[in-house]
Amino acid sequence: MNSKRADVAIIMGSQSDWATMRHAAETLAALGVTHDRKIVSAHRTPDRLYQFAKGAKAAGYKIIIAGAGGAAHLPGMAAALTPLPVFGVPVESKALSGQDSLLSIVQMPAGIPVGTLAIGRAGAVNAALLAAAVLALTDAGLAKRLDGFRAAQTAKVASEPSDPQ
Ligand code: RP5
Repeated sequence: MNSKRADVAIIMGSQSDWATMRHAAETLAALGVTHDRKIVSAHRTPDRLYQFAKGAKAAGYKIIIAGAGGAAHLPGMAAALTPLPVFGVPVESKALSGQDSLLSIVQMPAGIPVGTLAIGRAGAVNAALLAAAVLALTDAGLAKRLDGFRAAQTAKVASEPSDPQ
């Protein structure tokens, strides 16, 4: 979803992160939360990162979801450059299965917070749900849709396991 004044910006360090970060986009879309998606690399496009993060609040964004893998400095650097809340998603890396990404994102120094989620798809989905929950504090319609999401999720859980077909 692309709109002029989206509530959430999903940024990621590389095209290769999209396979993970699209789950955040899909979750936001399912809840009717407007969002933009951008490739912004802390290492390969540092000027783009600076410009994006410095202008993010003025652009109308309320929350940033940032995904990166390996030496995952994107969420922390974005948080250093904007007053907006930043949720970090550690992308599963090939070499260290995302443990490097997780530790790079979670170990922020006191004073510059990044809300760090789980490695991979679960983290991307939950970053979107967390963003939606924050926005729902001042959006009754979204709060209702989030309640519906949870109720539908609960209804899908069988009471007994079934054998594979
Ligand atoms: C990070 O390096 C990106 O976030 C990505 O997860 C990782 C690898 O990037 P590519 O080499 O696949 O572009 O900056």
